[in-house]
Amino acid sequence: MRVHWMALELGLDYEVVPIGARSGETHTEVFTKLNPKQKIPVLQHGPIVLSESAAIIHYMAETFPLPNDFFVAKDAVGRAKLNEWCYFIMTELDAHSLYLIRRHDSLKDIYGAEPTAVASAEEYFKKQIRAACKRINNGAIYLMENQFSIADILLTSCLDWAVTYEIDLPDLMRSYREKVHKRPRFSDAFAVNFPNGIPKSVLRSA
Ligand SMILES: N[C@@H](CCC(=O)N[C@@H](CS)C(=O)NCC(=O)O)C(=O)O
Repeated sequence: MRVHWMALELGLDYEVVPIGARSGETHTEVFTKLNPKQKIPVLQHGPIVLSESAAIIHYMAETFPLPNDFFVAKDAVGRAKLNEWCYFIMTELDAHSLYLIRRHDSLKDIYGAEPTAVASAEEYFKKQIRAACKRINNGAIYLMENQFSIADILLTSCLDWAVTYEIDLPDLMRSYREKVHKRPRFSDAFAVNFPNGIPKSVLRSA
C-alpha cells in the first residue's frame, strides 16, 4: 500500500508484479534472489533492487521529481525531523506494536498465540500514539510543516492498520487520518493494493 501510494502520488508509470505473502511466491528462487528476506514489497528500478517499504518510498522521494505540495527538507535539521517521524513510526508503531499483534494474533497459527504480549503491544501502541499527538499541530493536515511527506504515508498506513485491529485512536489521530484519506491518490492506491477489499488474513482473530 505504501509503495503504490507513493508511486501514484509521484505519477510514476510502473509495472505491478503481484506476489502474495505466505503463498509460496516469496519463496521461489527468482524472488529469493531479489529479496533473500522473502518479503514484499520489493522495488526494481533499473539496476536498483530495494526492499523495506520505508526505504523504498524514501528512495522514490529522493529520486523522482516531487509534486509541489510535497515536503522538501531544506537542511540537516529538516531531514532529521523527517527521519525522526519515520523511524518512530517504523519502530515504535509498526515493528514493536502492530507487527507483533499481526504475528501473534492474526497469524498465530504460524507464529504462535501470545495473548499477553498482544495485549501489551496494543497498550504500547496507544501510549505511543498519544505521545505522537503532542507533536501534531492542531489544525495542521500533515506532519512536516504541514506539507505532505513519506512520514504521512507511513503514519496513515499504521493508523489504518490499527483501525482494522479495532484499536481506538485519539480524536486528533482520527481527524488526521480522515484528512489524509482525502488525497485522491490514497483511494487509487487502495484500489490497486486491495482490489477485493482488505483480506481476511489481515484482520485480528475473533
Ligand atoms: N519491514 C518490512 C515488512 C514487510 C512485510 O512484513 N511484508 C509481509 C507482507 S505485508 C510479507 O512479505 N510477508 C510474507 C511472509 O512473511 O512470508 C517492510 O516494511 O517492508
